[in-house]
Amino acid sequence: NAALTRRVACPDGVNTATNAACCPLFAVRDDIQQNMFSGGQCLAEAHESLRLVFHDAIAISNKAGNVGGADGSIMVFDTIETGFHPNIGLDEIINLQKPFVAKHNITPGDFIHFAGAVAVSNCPGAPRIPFFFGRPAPTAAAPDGLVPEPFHTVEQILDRFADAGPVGFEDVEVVWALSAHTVAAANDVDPNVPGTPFDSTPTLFDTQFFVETQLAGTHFVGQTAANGEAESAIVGVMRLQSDHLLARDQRTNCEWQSFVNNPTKLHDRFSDVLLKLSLLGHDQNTMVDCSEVIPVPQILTSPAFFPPSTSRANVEQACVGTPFPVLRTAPGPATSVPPVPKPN
Ligand code: HEB
Repeated sequence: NAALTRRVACPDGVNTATNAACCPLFAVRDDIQQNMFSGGQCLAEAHESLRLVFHDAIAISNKAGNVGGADGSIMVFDTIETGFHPNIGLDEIINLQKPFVAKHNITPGDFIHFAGAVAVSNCPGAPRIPFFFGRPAPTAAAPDGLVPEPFHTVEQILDRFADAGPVGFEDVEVVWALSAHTVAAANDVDPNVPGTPFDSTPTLFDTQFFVETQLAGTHFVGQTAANGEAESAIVGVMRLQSDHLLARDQRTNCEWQSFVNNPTKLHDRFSDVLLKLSLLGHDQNTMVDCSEVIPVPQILTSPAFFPPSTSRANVEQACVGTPFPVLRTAPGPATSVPPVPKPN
């Protein structure tokens, strides 16, 4: 009820906030939108900022007493953590982000998780991710071995997520979190083909990732199979082995298929799970809700589709009991999906 919410005028003379503590975030937002995300775009910088959220947050273990998590340790102890194999390539986005952290007097943890929410908002079709403010500076580097790899088994991946934090993540929540691969590409899985996206629409937060990972694979993107790569159905698109297996495993296949052409579910579940990731290691009740600072994403109305020259006949049906949703095939001959441009 807007009438009951008292708003304070921020010292910037432009913005108002429900909590004065959120006021400094407007300037951070405007600066990164202009100078880090090239005018609020959903390109490589945004994708890598979202990946950084995951790799910072997931490095917490119930077995080891739940220290760390979404604390910014990946930036403060970057010389250690970017040396871990699954964190390959994250040095670039960390180096891009560091000057903004220094300039705005914000903790690295708050910055990484704020920038991730802003990054998602730049992708048309995305949900508006809530942001809670108040992470202290990290105290130590995360240990190695906590970030999943594309060559891990489904068992290893589900176990790792279940161990992340006091309550961990359920199998279905792993699927929800992987919606992120709809705005994603690989630079280092096969270094010969950098910027290769995981679906045909890497700048849109749509459900194509869930459609395209279910199609029968026909080829590897490069000359040979890379470690952790599965065969892809679309030229120019890479399929991770982990995504391929999660789309087919009986513990996760029906949840995977349930996102096909279901943007409402995609919104609800992805915002829940990304918020949960961003709070790992913290008590939400001691933090300030600054969600109002996150931009409102552009709405997408176009339905999911089979990529040109593919159809239901190419679906490797995995979910028993629920048929694959009926989709139209995009017109024209098979096309080659171009790489996502790299940050300058
Ligand atoms: Fe991710 C990317 C894996 C989950 C987000 N991934 C990625 C890659 C890989 C992965 C390998 C590529 C890298 C390079 O560059 O090469 N993941 C993975 C795994 C998992 C995952 C294994 C578990 C299953 N992710 C995830 C999550 C998230 C993410 C959960 C969030 C939320 N990723 C991501 C992104 C990206 C990725 C965004 C993109 C980046 C760029 O583009 O750069």
